[in-house]
Amino acid sequence: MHFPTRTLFAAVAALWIGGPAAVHLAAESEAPDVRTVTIDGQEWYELFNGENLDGWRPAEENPHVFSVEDGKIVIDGPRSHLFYDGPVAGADFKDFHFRSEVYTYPRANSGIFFHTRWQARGWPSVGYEAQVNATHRDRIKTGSVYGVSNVLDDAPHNDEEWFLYEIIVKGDRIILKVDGETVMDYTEREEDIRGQRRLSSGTFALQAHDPGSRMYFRNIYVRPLEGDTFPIVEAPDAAAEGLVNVVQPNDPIVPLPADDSPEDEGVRNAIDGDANTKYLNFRGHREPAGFEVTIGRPAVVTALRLTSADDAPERDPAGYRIEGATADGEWVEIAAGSLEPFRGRHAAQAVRFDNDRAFTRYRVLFPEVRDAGSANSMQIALAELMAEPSDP
Ligand SMILES: [Ca+2]
Ligand SMILES: [Ca+2]
Repeated sequence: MHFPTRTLFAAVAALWIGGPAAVHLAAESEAPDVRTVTIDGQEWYELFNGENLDGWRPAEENPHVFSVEDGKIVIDGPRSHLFYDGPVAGADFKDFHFRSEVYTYPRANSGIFFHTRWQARGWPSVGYEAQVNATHRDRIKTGSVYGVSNVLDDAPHNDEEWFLYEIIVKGDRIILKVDGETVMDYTEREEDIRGQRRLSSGTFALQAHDPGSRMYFRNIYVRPLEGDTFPIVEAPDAAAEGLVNVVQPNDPIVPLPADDSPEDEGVRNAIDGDANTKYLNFRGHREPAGFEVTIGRPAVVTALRLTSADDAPERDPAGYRIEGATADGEWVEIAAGSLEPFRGRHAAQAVRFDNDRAFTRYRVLFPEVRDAGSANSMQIALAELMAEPSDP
């Protein structure tokens, strides 16, 4: 029983950007419509609309393994992860009750990550995985908080049948249910924490594990445990939704205005797809700093997605300028403007701009930092150049 409700308030209204070529997507698109559904007398927010992957962002590796068919998300293919980045709770959940119906084929391995964060490739390093596995060779079965508190060998469901998977996180406690039965009740212990594999807050991600794993997800909902509602917040990087990063980690890149970084915080960290590494330039608080990159083939870049570093918000970029090189080597400005403060550390935001010219050489420059008075550098975890997806 769906009923369209829930308004969006335009948090985006505050996200204006300057610059002659810059427009924000909010000016061009309608507010997202978040549906809710009542189940057992409680109101749940819909995370998957049953029609397409709006509100979800795949990893950069193997993004084609996710598709939508007959009201369900189909996952079939090699490793990738599909992260919720829609407007419910700003895709940042702390205490919650999550539910999804799941269907596995024999030997499928999947999972639902929570308190996680988008990353370009690899197994998500942030948060926990509620394992999905009935008959994959891995002994860790459905109902496990993967690698932390495991259900070994005997899965609580069968392949080729829909089951209801619920995740409840409250404080330091994680409860996993299968078809209404509690199969895991785990309270986080300090000695179990490994790096960012821990409770904090974050989003959800669905797992594509290996080419032999095929499974479905449908009717994906979440509700708050405290109070009645989640805020509906347009993600600060919503302007880049549907676009893909055209910069590969190994593309030729040169720091600007000069190579002036700590040894392990060089410019390549800005394009490595990893929010946990950062590019720091010791000149960037005094003069425009950034990089010049050459991508594999021409692309029409229409958005810049930035991810803040781990500390020192005074070093965050407060403005941006993007230039492209013409065939005769002349640099032309594509877009420039100011940036809103990041919402936090490792937080993404995107700006969208008008551009219809394709380039292979781009310059990304940050003319100023958030507080040049107290900063000793400019730093950024990721700077992604976004374009319409093209055929592979
Ligand atoms: Ca898994
Ligand atoms: Ca990085």
